[in-house]
Amino acid sequence: MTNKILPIVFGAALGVAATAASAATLDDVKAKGFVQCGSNTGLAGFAAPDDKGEWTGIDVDVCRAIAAAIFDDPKAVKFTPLTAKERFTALQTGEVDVLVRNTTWTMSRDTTLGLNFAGVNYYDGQGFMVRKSLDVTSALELSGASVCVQTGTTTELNLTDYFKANGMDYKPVVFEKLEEVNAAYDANRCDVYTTDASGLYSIRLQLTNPGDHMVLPEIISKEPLGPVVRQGDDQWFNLVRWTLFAMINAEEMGVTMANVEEMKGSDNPNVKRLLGVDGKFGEAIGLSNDWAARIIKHVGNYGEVFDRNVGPNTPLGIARGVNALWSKGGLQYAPPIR
Ligand SMILES: N[C@@H](CCC(=O)N[C@@H](CS)C(=O)NCC(=O)O)C(=O)O
Repeated sequence: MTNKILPIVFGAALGVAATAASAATLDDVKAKGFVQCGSNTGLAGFAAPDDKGEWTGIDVDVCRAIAAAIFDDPKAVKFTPLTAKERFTALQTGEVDVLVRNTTWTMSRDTTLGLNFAGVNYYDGQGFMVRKSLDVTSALELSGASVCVQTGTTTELNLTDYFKANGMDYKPVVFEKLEEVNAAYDANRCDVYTTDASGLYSIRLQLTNPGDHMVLPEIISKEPLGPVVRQGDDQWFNLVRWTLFAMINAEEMGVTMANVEEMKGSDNPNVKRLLGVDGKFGEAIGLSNDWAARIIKHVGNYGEVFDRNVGPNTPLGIARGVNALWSKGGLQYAPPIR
């Protein structure tokens, strides 16, 4: 645990971005018996505790999948709720082992914070929500509007770019905490709410009268959201990255929570490698060879995770869209296990 802090302090003293070059996160995680996962403070569909305090969501399931791969137990996870501003420090200092918190992969985050993005578990883009009574149908009609936004996000930056690029003025109304942004918008302290489109659908459900609000058609940015780890621990990076890839590959091969045991008897060489029947792919990432079978048994494949948390039959009702598999016209694509 402490072995992570020291290199960061020295790194900072040397003027280098946070590094934890020799940190063996997997050893620490195995020793303590759980994964400490940095999560959202509460965004339905992505990461939120239910009435019983159980965390669910598409991000939560990445954390559970990592725990399933390591411990054969999707509950061997503890969640640290983090605001946008707090999240990277929590990962850099070793307070969390992995950050899975609707975090956009950008060049500056990837190259200047001592962190690495392990993949994309949800392709998003930024949008705008307004009261229907405002009577606008396009973001291009928002000149002069007051806009509620959360600090420490790409959202804040894209907002500036978009209004500038379109020669429009706006008044930013900025908060650090999600509840504050939501309350301000709900109380009519701003005309517009902007964040990732998925977030808008989630937040709309929590407003006093969800039906009074609409999401405008413009998507103004690319927000590839994915899990983040510290730089300098390649084993842990590989483990997190291949956990996500295993879920995507499982969907492509038709391996599900329900059929995973039966699929271990499949003749398909791809399925055999995925499920650890052939090869030693788990060993290469410090795990047992049935690591992916454990993930699928406890958490499901990518499509199952999507459908359960944010899909058309959930309150969020999000279509697969660009998050469909590459073979179905979407962007979700995992390199092969071989
Ligand atoms: N994807 C963007 C925005 C992420 C973000 O923090 N969005 C807000 C609004 S949906 C949020 O999740 N807030 C929740 C919180 O502070 O816990 C980023 O990485 O900067």
